[in-house]
Amino acid sequence: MPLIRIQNYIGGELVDPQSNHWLPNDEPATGNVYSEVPDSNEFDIDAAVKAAQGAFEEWSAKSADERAEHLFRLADVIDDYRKELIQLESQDNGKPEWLAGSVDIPRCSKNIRHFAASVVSQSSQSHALPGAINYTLRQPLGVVGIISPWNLPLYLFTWKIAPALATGNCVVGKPSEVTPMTAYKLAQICAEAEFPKGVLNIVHGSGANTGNALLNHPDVKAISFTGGTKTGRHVASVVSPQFKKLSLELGGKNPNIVFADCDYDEMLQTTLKSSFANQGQICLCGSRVYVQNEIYERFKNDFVTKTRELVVGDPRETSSNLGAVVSRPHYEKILGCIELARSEGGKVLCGGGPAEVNGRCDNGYFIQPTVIEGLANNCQTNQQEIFGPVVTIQPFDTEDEVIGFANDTDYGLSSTVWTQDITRANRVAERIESGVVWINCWMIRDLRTPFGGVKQSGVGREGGEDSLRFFTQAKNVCIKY
Ligand code: TXE
Repeated sequence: MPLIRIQNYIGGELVDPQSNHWLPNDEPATGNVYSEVPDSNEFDIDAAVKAAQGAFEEWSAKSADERAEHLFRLADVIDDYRKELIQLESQDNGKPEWLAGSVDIPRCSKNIRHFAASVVSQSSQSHALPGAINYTLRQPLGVVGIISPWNLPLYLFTWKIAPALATGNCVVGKPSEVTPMTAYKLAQICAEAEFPKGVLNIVHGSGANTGNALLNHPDVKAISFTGGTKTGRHVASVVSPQFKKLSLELGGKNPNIVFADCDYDEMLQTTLKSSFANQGQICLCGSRVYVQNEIYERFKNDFVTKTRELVVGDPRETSSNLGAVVSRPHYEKILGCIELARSEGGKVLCGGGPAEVNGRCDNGYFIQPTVIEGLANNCQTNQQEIFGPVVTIQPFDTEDEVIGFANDTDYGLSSTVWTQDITRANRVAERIESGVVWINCWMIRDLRTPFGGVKQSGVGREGGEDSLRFFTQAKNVCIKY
């Protein structure tokens, strides 16, 4: 089969990179290279920024209703291509098709509709004084940069471009070079939806080349980034001295706290998901499971039994609970983390290595869901983000003790608390250092809520008003009368 050659989407046209450099893109389930991604350079980024600048005056002058109309049309065409997007996302990322079909792809048009509707219904502020009135203008920034990761490719790409576009900005987006395929399809969908040319531009490439060029372009007014904390630190070091607005959604090492009085069956079923969904490649996965002493042994036995029943298989099969992890380097990183856990004294209760998946997937990147106990809270395994199907479990005695464990990390993205004692639940929620706390649930998402982390999990919030405020600048106008 000839390799699919992905193109950039600049000024409404699909074009090859001026760099004429291409990166191989493989299918995680088979290890086969099946497409080539532009490794775009500063000239490609500059062409995209210029196209965005050329479109900005007309796009920002439209009313919120007019912009929303274009975005609703785009969402409709995305839904028309639902099946193809599901297949592409699964093939490119390694996640099961059923997961792409139930989570990733439905959320893409939902993201776009949510923010299109938000700007149409958004009210603005005024403040009256005796003899004077203030009103607040929220104006678009201009050309903004979006950099997105590979774990939820189109889901997170649309999560960022939707509010940026709805508030009147024009966008240069750089998807992850590891999972470019659905962003490439989105470009084709934009053409079919007759989305105004130059308003959205998609430039593919590596972080070092394309990403850095976007960070450094003088006419890009803001950067919205989701990715690892290490890269986020670099992004901040480059962007902040340029006084661009910056939003960072970074890594996590999220505690899942289980008190003895929890709804046990609900907790167990949900903990399987929060531990291993998307092969553990969600920044919100609960990778440190703390279980109160009274039920620790019961939980350990049940959790290990259920984990062993999980099927690691071909992402195309509906019977596969887990698919492949996203790339060979990430596969090797995760296996290295498991070996580190063993060297730190961890006891692997199940999993612990590659998973054999035969047939077409013989050479794919499959890892067994792995549960490890017996580690100290401050060991590297319990401190570093693994971002794979690997969780540690650990008993605790008191509320104070487990909050100490939970907060003893550089991260602070999300946390889960299982207890029927609602007073305790709210008390724990108040004391945990994280941006999101789920009580007796996981991944219930209301797009109006602020989403983001504290400490090294990020800076800023996305979602609802927070996204709209990030992509606009407030101007206070005061009139004396
Ligand atoms: O992410 P990177 P990677 C975590 C997870 C993972 C680690 C690294 O622990 O193992 O991050 O994953 C672009 N200038 N998360 O390497 O490098 C890059 O091209 C500008 C958690 O995939 O952060 C991609 O588009 N851009 C995270 C994006 O940054 C640069 C989800 C993310 O890549 C760049 C993914 C540079 N110098 C990984 N270097 C989450 N919070 O959900 C890279 N990029």
